[in-house]
Amino acid sequence: MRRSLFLIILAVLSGCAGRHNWLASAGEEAHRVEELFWVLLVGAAIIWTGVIGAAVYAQRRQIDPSLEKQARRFIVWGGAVLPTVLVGGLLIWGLVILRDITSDEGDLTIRVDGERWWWRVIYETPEGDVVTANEIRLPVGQTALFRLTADDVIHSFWVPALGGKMDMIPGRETQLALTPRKTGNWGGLCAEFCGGAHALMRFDAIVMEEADFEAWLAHEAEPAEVAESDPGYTVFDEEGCGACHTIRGTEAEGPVGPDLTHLAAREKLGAGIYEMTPDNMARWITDTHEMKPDIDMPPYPDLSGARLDQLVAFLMSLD
Ligand code: HEC
Ligand SMILES: [Cu+2]
Repeated sequence: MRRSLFLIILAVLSGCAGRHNWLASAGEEAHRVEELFWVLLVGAAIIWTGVIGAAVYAQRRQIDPSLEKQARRFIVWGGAVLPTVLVGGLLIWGLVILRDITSDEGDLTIRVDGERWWWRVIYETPEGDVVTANEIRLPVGQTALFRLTADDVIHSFWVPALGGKMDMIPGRETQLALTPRKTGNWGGLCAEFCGGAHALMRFDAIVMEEADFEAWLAHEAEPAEVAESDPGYTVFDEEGCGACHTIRGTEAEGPVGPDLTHLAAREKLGAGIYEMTPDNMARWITDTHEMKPDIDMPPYPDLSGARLDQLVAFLMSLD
């Protein structure tokens, strides 16, 4: 009994470690929610101690009947006025935070579309939209305004270390502002059950110095450099991958799956779940549903040998 309790507590506490830890905030918005959390926690502890103390005191002591008036006043002030003021104040504080993190102003705008089970990411720039997927990069110290929607079912966009979360609803647009304060790779995830591969619907949220971010975005805006004669591209073309995937600069313009133009520049494969390595890439193509169950990409178990190698080498060259 005691041992299993210990194990359960350990399992729950293990959720407090790692990059999904919102108690180790790396952004302005998460920091403000964290502050409110600690005030609530410590405040609740103080009030609880006070209330229990008063109850114990009342039980132990003979109360002088002549003090009834004072007792009544204590109940009115301590039991009605104080909670109303405190809870009202906390409500206002919470609403102010909510107003700020859902504000519609930002230094840059990023549209994110929740799909089953990946993320379509579109940077709005003066030169036009830059489309990518499954990885979000942000400049440190700037407010990114996220405009969120969903393609099929409700998802929820959450980068615990930076702030959030916010529902993504089909046919509606929600907004969330995030202002990262620390560089690093802060993970994000879908926080609303959305079907089969929900638990594997993640992404990297990488906060960079502003100059590095600008260089990355400029590169992302470029089409892929693909030689027409690339044997891997030929395989890609013959297998019909381009019906679902876009590689800008080629004839592949499919709108169904993630944009692959700069696939290999992402740190992870499959919406934040595997390292971007040739081995994982090959398995992704042949054992697709073992790698990520239920997804809308068909497996290609017949691809092997030189053709598979060529396809993988081609995909890994898309940086
Ligand atoms: C029927 C549409 C469809 C076809 C055909 C298809 N895919 Fe996909 N692909 C998807 C979808 C949808 C996803 C996103 C799956 C997820 O993560 O939930 C995906 C994901 C991927 C990813 C991971 C992208 C990332 O950001 O990590 C790669 C790589 C990929 N596909 C390569 C291929 C290749 C190579 C082929 C052809 C051999 C192919 N796909 C054929 C729909 C398709
Ligand atoms: Cu989900």
